[in-house]
Amino acid sequence: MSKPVLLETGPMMDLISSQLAEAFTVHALPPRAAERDALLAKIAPDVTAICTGGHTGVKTDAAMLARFPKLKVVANFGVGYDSIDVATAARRGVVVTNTPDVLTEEVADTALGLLLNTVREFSRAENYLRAGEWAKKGDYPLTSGSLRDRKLGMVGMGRIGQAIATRVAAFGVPVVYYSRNKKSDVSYQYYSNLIEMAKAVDTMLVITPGGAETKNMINAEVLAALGKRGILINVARGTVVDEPALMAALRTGIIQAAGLDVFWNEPSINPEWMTVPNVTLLPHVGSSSVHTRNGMGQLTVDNLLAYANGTPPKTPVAETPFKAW
Ligand code: 8YV
Repeated sequence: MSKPVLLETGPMMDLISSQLAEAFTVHALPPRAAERDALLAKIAPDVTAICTGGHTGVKTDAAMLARFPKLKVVANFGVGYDSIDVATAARRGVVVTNTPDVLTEEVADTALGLLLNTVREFSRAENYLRAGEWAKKGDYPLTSGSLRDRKLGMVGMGRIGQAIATRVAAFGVPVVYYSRNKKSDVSYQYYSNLIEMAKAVDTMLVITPGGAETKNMINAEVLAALGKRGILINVARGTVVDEPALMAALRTGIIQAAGLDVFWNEPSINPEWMTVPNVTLLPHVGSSSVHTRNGMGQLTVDNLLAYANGTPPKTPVAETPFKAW
């Protein structure tokens, strides 16, 4: 029997590609548009499985999905699947899978690192030392920021949000949260109104799914409510934050500082970011340790092998529950 045909929408780690090659006939989407179209014209009618990920920059939107009449499964390397049109997939009976849990603690660790770094200016202090300023000019200036007198408002309280909140609470920092619905299993104070929460805290950490519902949710009004001691950390998706509004707020002192691991238009982010001094910038490294990426890679493979072997996928997303292949 011939192997099922699978499309990789961009470069995948070796752990993924090597295992998929054993169970599938694998095609990788080339980077250039003309070559892509030529390949898709040839293989799209036979593709039953897609392996994708936010890092590929390819959107599995309605138009993309429409190209694959026999499609059964889209496996996303990553927990966030805002680049996939799950409503269309659900209508078509296509199962979408993601990689929850295996990255929760790593992303929470990253969030804490970024929060501490932003509040206490560690990157800037290191640059001061490396530039030889310590011996020349004396001690690095005392930071106006400290976690000791802060209160954290979380935007989102899912699995990763809870892992972050546990860490922050252990640091002795009070935590409250905003999300669409109050969580029955957490005891942190809940706000149903984002502006009200922004007014009540001085530090805000965003860990909510991307997509149309949360686009530009952190806007000029929210930043003004956060106030001039305000610190914003985003480890979710760039699209959740209105970037021009944030840039303006940082430049004019509407808030104090920000720490960003995610951006609009990654990896070609707005070059203006490089000129904003009171922001810590990370190149979307939330889950990017070998340990955690191996876990994510294996779960992606397991979900696809489940299709090849006719068994239930390990982690289908809520919108596309598995019924049968
Ligand atoms: C990865 C992420 O960068 O899991 C996610 O949603 O944002 C990150 O862990 C991404 O999955 C790589 O494609």
